[in-house]
Amino acid sequence: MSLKNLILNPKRASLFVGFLILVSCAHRPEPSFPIPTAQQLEWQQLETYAFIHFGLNTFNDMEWGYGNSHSYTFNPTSIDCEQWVLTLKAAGMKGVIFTAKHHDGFCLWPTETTDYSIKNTYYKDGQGDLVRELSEACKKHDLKFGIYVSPWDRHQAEYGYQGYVDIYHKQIEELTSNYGELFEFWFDGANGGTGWYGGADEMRSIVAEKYYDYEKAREIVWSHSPNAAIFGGTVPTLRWVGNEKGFAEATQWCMYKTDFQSLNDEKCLVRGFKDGDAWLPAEVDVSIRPGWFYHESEDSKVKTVDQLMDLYYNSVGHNANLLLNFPVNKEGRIPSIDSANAVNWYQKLQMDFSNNLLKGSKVTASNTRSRRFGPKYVTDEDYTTYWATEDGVTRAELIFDFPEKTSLNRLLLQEYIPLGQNVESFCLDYYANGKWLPIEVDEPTTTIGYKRLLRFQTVRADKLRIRFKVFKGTLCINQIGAFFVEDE
Ligand code: FUL
Repeated sequence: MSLKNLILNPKRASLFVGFLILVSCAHRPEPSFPIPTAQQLEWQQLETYAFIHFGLNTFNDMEWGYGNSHSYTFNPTSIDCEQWVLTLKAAGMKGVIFTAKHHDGFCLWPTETTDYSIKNTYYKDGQGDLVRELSEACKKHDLKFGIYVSPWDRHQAEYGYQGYVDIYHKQIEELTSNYGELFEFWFDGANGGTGWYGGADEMRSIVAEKYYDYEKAREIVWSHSPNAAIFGGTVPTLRWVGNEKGFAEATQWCMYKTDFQSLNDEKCLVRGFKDGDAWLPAEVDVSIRPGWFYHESEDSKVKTVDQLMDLYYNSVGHNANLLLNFPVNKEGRIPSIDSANAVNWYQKLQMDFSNNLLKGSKVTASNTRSRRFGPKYVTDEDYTTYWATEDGVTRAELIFDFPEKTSLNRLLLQEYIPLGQNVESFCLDYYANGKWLPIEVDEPTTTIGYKRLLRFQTVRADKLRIRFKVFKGTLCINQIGAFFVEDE
């Protein structure tokens, strides 16, 4: 069939294009469900972003305000949202989630729903709006913006009754319709208990999964920001990792069960389910200081570069996103020690992963689906290409042959998750002095998912071998990197 023939005959041409699509699709591996939505994939690719906890608690040296601290105690002396944003960007954060209202009920924007807000403070004589200031600084410096608005409200007299649910939904409406596109929305899980509640000063219990009407709340969020990731509630797009210490387990599935009981099971949250029915990847939330809010007494307890590095390997390196909290101080700034440690950590991270030693090696695979899915794609840094095996293959390996003896002590692996998460077990070996030896890793080499990072004692290798021992579906590996970090 000549080109001229095709141009002159549109019917033939469309048949030919159809045939080409069929041939190329026939070679594409079948997805292994569940798989991420486009929004979830985009969210996973963010990897690290920040929390900012700031509010009345900052000025009253509290973590969970009771709901009765006077609004005029909120009195920052030199707030600078651009300083926050520039610090977070220099620390590699891709976005920031702001506590517009914490459990104490104090609102950092001039809401119509309550007087317990920034309107009744000395800040800008009651004309300030911190949600506006931060969202604009984010726009100016190209940082994604997200909102945390606590469902639990220890100030509101109506808390526990329908009146408060209406207030809460109205607050969500104000926050989602006035400040531009949001990348993530947080429904905190801490709910009900003692509080001021308009002076009632008592204990109030609610059944969270029924009380807040989270389905409606999500509808409000998505009517303004259809791509916002949702944390918490009954209809999330991601899951809490079950602790606030900063780690996801090494065995880490993106799949999960979405019944409310599982969503609150700390033991399961930390690792997910191999046979989960929904794609619900983990988010690791942790503070750079012991507390979420600023306390002077914690100035000497800011996490060091080494501690931040451990957090990174235990979150992003375990197939989870890292949500790192920065408490803003009474002046209205991220303290210099926090910012210095975070920026130094990020610079080290960039340096450590700057030179993929596999790029100069020759790679061979025990099995390859077709040329379009060859092993050379695992080092091309392109998330749309990957190495895949033929259907029915149950074990496979890659060997990287270095041009000369090479020192390595870090490994990065990524599955092509748009087609699902499949790998259950793999192992690493290196070839030196004429024989294969195992690379000892002090955590289980089980799952990979979106990203897996491994640290091990330096080996001097002629070759590196990765054996994929157990996987479901078809093996699809997107990226592999080996690195040498001079710190041991
Ligand atoms: C928790 C809250 O109770 C903490 O104060 C903090 O906001 C943390 C991120 O979530 O559930």
